[in-house]
Amino acid sequence: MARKKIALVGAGMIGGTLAHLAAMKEMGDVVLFDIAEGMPAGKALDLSQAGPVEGFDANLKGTSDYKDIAGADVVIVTAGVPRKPGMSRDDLLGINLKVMKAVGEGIKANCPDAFVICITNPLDAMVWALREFSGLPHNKVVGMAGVLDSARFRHFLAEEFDVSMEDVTAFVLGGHGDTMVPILEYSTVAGIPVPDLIKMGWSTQEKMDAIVDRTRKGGGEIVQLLGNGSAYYAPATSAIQMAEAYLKDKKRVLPCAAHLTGQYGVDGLYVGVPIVIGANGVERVVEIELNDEAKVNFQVSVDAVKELLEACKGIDSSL
Ligand code: TXD
Repeated sequence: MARKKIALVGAGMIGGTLAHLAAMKEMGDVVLFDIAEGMPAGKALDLSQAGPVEGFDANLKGTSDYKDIAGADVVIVTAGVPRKPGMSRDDLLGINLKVMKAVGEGIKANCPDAFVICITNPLDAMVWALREFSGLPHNKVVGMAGVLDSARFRHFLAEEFDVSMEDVTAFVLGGHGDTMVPILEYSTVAGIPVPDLIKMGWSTQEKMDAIVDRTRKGGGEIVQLLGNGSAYYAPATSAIQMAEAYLKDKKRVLPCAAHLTGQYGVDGLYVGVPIVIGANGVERVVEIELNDEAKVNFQVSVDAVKELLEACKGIDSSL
């Protein structure tokens, strides 16, 4: 059986880390696509030379030609520009929307059967636009944010409870970062919900509130520390987990930006919800009953996404 093919559109910090992880895990052959000249080929060559040491077999190729992503099984999109000082959100939206148009058309022409994971910010709007431009079925296009946000949450909870991160699960809904909605009742240590752990004296509501706040601002904390650029190790790992769920038909239950058709009272938008990812892409949306506070917070998230989509439609009349 031929190896699977993973196309990474955007070969920057996250793209390069994705390539490293995909090769190390022998997920398939890897194509690094970027408009920057030489850089994707340089990263592909460097990573290929890690192969003999690490012992992985994968063909890695760098390219600026969309034809090279032909037949990809999975496409992970990080292409775009981050916000620079003096730039408004609309400036960023306008630039990345154009990038999504080029990427969407490249996918449509070369690998319309792929499972596509979008990472580019502002995530919930860019994944929607990428789906529109590519014309792929909604169940084959998802956005990565929830796995990262919940991983950050799990890390902080594990530290607070002084237990293994493996035993901590977290349940988050809503948009990326600021508008994420953590549901403490469904976040657990080995199945014990956080509110019970508070009752057991393991922590306090105040500490939980502080952790939620830190998680929401988790991306910003790293941007500040790095001084240049944003997080890339954990975002890349999170997207790889989603890709593996598809390639191995694992039917993982993961929080992702998925297209809703009435679930949670939302129709026609991409919003962060738990979904089942298997060989058919998004196989199910997990819809839980929300309490009043979560409903209000979720609505804030949905309204923020709606506003971004309106801005996208104002910039590109084909949407
Ligand atoms: O949770 C999440 N979704 C995120 C999202 C977590 C962290 C970072 N998040 C966003 O991912 C971030 O705001 C950016 O929008 C993307 C990619 O982040 P990365 O750190 O990898 O950015 P880089 O290093 O700037 O890489 C972007 C690359 C760069 O090499 C550009 O040359 C390339 O994108 N680029 C393009 N590639 C292909 N096609 C076009 N048109 C293009 N334009 C720029």
